[in-house]
Amino acid sequence: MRAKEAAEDIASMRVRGAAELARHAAEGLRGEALAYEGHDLNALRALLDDGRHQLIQARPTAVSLTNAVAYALKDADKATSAQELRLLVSGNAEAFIKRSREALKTIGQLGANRIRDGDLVMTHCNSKAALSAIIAAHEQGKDIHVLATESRPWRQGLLTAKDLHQAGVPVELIIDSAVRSMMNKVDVVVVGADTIASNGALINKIGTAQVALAAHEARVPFVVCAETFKFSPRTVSGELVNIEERGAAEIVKEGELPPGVRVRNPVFDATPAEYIDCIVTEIGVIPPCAAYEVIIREFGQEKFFSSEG
Ligand code: RI2
Repeated sequence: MRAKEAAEDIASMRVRGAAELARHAAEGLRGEALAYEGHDLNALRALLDDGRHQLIQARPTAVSLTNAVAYALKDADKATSAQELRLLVSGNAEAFIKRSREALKTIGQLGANRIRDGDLVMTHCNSKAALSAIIAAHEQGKDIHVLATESRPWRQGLLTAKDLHQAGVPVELIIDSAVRSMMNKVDVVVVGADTIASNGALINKIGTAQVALAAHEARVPFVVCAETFKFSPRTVSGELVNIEERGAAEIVKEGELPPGVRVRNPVFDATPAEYIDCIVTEIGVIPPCAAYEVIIREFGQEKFFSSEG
C-alpha cells in the first residue's frame, strides 16, 4: 500500500479509529518508501513529502495521524542515500505500529483496574483503547455490563456492540439521547480519545462532552483511554485543535429539508479537563492536568513550534 491509497482509506473512513488510522498512515509511508526502486535520494524525499502531506490532510482532528507520520519520518533528513532512507522509514513505521499495539495492551490492563466487579460501564463511539480496558476487566472475571451509545451519524456504537458481544461481554445499545436518562444507573464511563490537548481537554467523537457532562452531574467517574501518541504537542504552542466537519449527506437524505436549510455535522467535540477523572495511558494512569508533562516527555521541546508536527 502506498501513501496515497492509505490517505484515501482514511479520508473516506474505510479505516477509522484514531489509533488504527495512525497505524494505517505509518503503513502507507512504509509502502511508499519500499516501493521506490531508484537511487535518487531527493526523488524519494519528494515522494515521502508528498505522501506526508496527503496523509496529514486526510482527517484534520486526530493528532495520532500527525504523530504517526512524524514518527515514521523521524531522522529522515539525516539519511545520506535512498537505500538508507528507505530502510529508516520502513523501520520507523514498523516500530510505531509495534509500539502502538503494545500500548493498547497495557492500556487494557491498567484501564481494567478502574472497572470494578458488578459495574455497569457506559462507552461512546468505538474506541479500541476503551474496549481494551473493558474486555480486560471482563477477562479478569469481573461481572460487568456495558451500555454502548449509538454514536450518530456513523453509528459506530453498533461496531462496539458487536466487538463486545464477540468478546463475551454483555452489552446493550442505547440511542445517544438516552445518555442522561440512563446515567443514574451507570458506575463508570470509559471512552477513547482522538486528541488530548496540553490543558488536559479531550477531543473525541461528537457527543462525548454531553456524556461527560451527564456523568459529572451524576457523580459517575469518567475515564479516558489514550495512547501517548494521541497527545498533541502543537497545543503546547497554543494551537487549537481543528474540529472536522463532515457533509450533510451523513445526516439527511436529499430533499428531506427545504432548500436553504443548512445541516451542521461537527464530528468531534471538546470535553474540558474538569470533567475527566483520569487518562489511562501506556505510561500510567494520569490526571488530565499531567497532559503537559506527558507531551514534554514524549515529544520534547523541539516539537512545540514546528509547523506540521
Ligand atoms: P481508538 C474514533 O474516531 C472515535 O472518536 C474514538 O473514540 C477514537 O477514534 C479513538 O479510537 P473516528 O475515527 O484509537 O470514528 O481508541 O471518527 O480506536
